[in-house]
Amino acid sequence: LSRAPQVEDVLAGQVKAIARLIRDIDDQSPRVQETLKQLYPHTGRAYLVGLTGSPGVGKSSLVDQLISRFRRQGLKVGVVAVDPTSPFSGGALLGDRIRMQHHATDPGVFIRSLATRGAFGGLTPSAPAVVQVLDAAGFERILIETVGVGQDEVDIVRLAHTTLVLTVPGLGDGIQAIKAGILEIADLLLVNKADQPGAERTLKELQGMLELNRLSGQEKAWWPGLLAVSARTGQGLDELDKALESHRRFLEEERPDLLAARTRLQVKELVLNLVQDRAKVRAERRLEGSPDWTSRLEEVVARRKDPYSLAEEILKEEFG
Ligand SMILES: Nc1nc2c(ncn2[C@@H]2O[C@H](COP(=O)(O)OP(=O)(O)OP(=O)(O)O)[C@@H](O)[C@H]2O)c(=O)[nH]1
Ligand SMILES: [Mg+2]
Repeated sequence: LSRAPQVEDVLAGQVKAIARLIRDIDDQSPRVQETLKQLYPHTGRAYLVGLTGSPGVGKSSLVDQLISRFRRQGLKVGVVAVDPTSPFSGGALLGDRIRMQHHATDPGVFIRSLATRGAFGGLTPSAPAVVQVLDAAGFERILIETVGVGQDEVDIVRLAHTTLVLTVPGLGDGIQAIKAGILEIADLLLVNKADQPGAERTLKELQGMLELNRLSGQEKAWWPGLLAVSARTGQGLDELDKALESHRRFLEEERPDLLAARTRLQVKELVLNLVQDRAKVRAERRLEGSPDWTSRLEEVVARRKDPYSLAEEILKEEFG
């Protein structure tokens, strides 16, 4: 069996090979496919922690702290920071580098920022593949940072085992966020910047919201923990370690069925995305590739035909 290029080096955890492969993934280079196929059997060992929250709540700063803590436990740590290209936080890429530079020379840490391509600011399509590479390369903890603006909050859950939702005092979005369904995705709710005024109040508001949900009789296997932390002073970080550990143990020891369900969801999502990508490529080739199909598209443009029928015709033609 011939090994695709890079496979051995990535499995051996060689930083250069990992970096090159991730760059190829980001560039959507066609030759990565074979490499990813061969890496896949070596994945599934990493524990994935997602961090989400509005721009500037301190996700990168907390990631930096978590890296140090995991390293002290002797664990190799990978970080995938999905950079928001939103107008609120231009220059985040540089910011991430600065905030995590303590670890730049540590071979047990690999940090990669991915730029968001789409207009939605969420996880890029390449994020799952990058996580796979880090997993196969032997990183035992993988931190995934993404700005929370809706759909991507759901996406990150599909990728992570444990999801941290961050808010800060006085942002006013604590309660809003909860209302918007964040409670559904948070395994741990964090009030970061607890060194700043107003943390107590935000904490109380969130506590009240959690209580209300409990009282409403909602059934939940896991109720999100609530913690005040400061990525700046280190306040609450020992408790955060314990909370992370206890959620991990809950999934691995008490409810392996839930863990299995999450993993299944991740894998399914991956397959669906791949199908979608490939179907799109083939559909586009068809639409642009022959006069017959191009004229059908023109018919839709002219409103003499509808797009639903055309999509069905393509699907039938391509997939029977
Ligand atoms: N006072 C205080 N400031 C903090 C704390 N954590 C982060 N900050 C500051 O908040 C600012 C934003 O921190 P980041 O870690 O870049 O926040 P982020 O959520 O990663 O931001 P984006 O990636 O742009 O969404 C920086 O100036 C940090 O120094 C904290 O616990 N206390
Ligand atoms: Mg950041």
